[in-house]
Amino acid sequence: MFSKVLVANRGEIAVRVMRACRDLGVRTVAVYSDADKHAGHVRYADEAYNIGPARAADSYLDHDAVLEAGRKAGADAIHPGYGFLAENAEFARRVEESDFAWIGPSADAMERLGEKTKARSLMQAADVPVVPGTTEPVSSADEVKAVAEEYGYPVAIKAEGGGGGRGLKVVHSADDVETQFETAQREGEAYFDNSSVYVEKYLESPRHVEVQILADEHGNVRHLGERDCSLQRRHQKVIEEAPSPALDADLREQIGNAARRGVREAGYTNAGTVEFLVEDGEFYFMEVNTRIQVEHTATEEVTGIDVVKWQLRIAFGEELGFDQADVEIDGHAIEFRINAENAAEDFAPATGSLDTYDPPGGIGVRIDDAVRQGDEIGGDYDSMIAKLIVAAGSRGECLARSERALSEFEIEGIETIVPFHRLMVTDRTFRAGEHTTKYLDQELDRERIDQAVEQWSTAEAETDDDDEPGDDASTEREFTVEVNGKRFEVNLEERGAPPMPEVDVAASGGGRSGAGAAGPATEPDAGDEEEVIVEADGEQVTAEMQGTILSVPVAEGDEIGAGEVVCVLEAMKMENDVVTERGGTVSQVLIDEGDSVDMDDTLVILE
Ligand code: MV4
Repeated sequence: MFSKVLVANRGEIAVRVMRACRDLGVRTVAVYSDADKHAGHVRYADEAYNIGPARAADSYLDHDAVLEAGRKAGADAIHPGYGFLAENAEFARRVEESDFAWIGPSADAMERLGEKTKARSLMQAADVPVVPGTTEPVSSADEVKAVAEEYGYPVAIKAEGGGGGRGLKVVHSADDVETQFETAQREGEAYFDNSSVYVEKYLESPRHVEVQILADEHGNVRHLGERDCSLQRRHQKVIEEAPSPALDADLREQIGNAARRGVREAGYTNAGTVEFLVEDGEFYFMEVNTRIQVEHTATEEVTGIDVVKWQLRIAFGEELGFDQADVEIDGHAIEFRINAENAAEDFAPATGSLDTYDPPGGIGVRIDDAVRQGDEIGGDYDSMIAKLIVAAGSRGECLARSERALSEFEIEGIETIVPFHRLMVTDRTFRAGEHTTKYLDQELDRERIDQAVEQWSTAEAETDDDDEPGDDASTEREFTVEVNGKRFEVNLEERGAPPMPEVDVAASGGGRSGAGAAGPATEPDAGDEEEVIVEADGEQVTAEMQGTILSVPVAEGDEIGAGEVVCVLEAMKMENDVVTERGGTVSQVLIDEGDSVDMDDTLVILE
């Protein structure tokens, strides 16, 4: 086995990979940016190297800096985790050509599967069903129309280099083909440096079902069953589960075998995921993810197989130690992504300090995280701070246990989507397993999300002692008292009063201060609100986060109102509408499609 592995990542996945290393007796090396000096993955690692500034492009994405850290540490292999460099074939090739081993598929296999029409042809050759459409790029709007006439509208125009919803355009009639064709080309060019597009019949209400694969370098390919990731928000998975409630035993076997045939055809090795769309009892290949995924944990919980440990063994040249028939799906698992976001504000990323962090425990509960109480959660990276994975004997038991675990999760100081998850595990459609990929974006009532946040948010600390004298905010104290030997929690609230002196109230009974003991939900602190700089005689619209400009629907001289979109900013794999506060006449547009912007950069100036 390797003796020392460098993990080119951060957060929970870096810790997850290092745990597998420790289980195998392998030493671990972390890399970190200036923003992550005290981060969980740095604390966990045996040694850690600074590789640059907070901006990912200058640190976690810097090929030379990562390789240099590996040399300094004397590492013998590099694991990329997910995101960052994980699907970068150029980096994989550099690692292959170095003295380090690459813990992942070969650069060649990544390239074979990265171009979507190539991947489609390859799957067809392996007798894996693909969505009806083209296996060559299309070069004109007329070609798109010809395909649409053959299969019927709607059709999807997809960027050749695409994935995860970027460069995907749906066309409902011939009138829209021209503009959508051009938009897909432009997005492909901006995102992937590749303006090629192809066409598929668009499925209106599919489920997202994906198969976990392990393949060794001796020709053995196993599948570990499927996951259902249909609950997504703007192409971001929110809850994943294994097995899929949408498959019967026959379809399950077919999809698993199809995935095995596909990756064998691709000459693929290491861990990977074959994604399918499932509709009306049929499944269709969509794409292959050539990395370990966030949701691999759900598969681990129902198979008992440590996927990351196998990634290391496979990369070291070992043979898979089990047959397909040895893989048994036992019970059910659901993964909840604990994102620092406010679900009631369109899932806007939240930042702040983790004043209380007390995750659930007990039977069937797994937490994968890299944070601890007191940590600052900044806006530099992905908003996912932890994953809760719940396992049980059946889906019904798993849902009940999830309700219990989510109610135990106590996080103060920062908003998370725990309240949203508590809504979902009580939601009729989700409980019935009937949700499709449209459910969260198009069908779920926003009111219900707002209510869930109102009811279950624990972000506001119950003690509020930083008020200025004379302001109108409340000062609230929680006391624990005993009356006739029974423990009570009492909240005292004073409005407009000077701050109370710091007093130590000894809690006699111990125990937690339950969320239910909190007062009614109040408005967020001013500090949580969007920062919008409004100049005396105009307005400057700035970027709230680092990202890429997707589109700029305004031009200099345009008259626009309050709340209108000035550009779409792609950040953390989400499309964010950037809107005006007051509106006015656009005097300067400082950005263009495809530009990278940093947090606080000025985008548009209004007068
Ligand atoms: C589709 C589709 C329907 N028909 N392709 C979105 C992400 C990208 N990987 C592919 N996507 C889709 N491709 C055809 N031919 C619907 C989606 C889709 C989707 C897929 C999986 C999970 C969530 C989704 C949400 C919207 C659209």
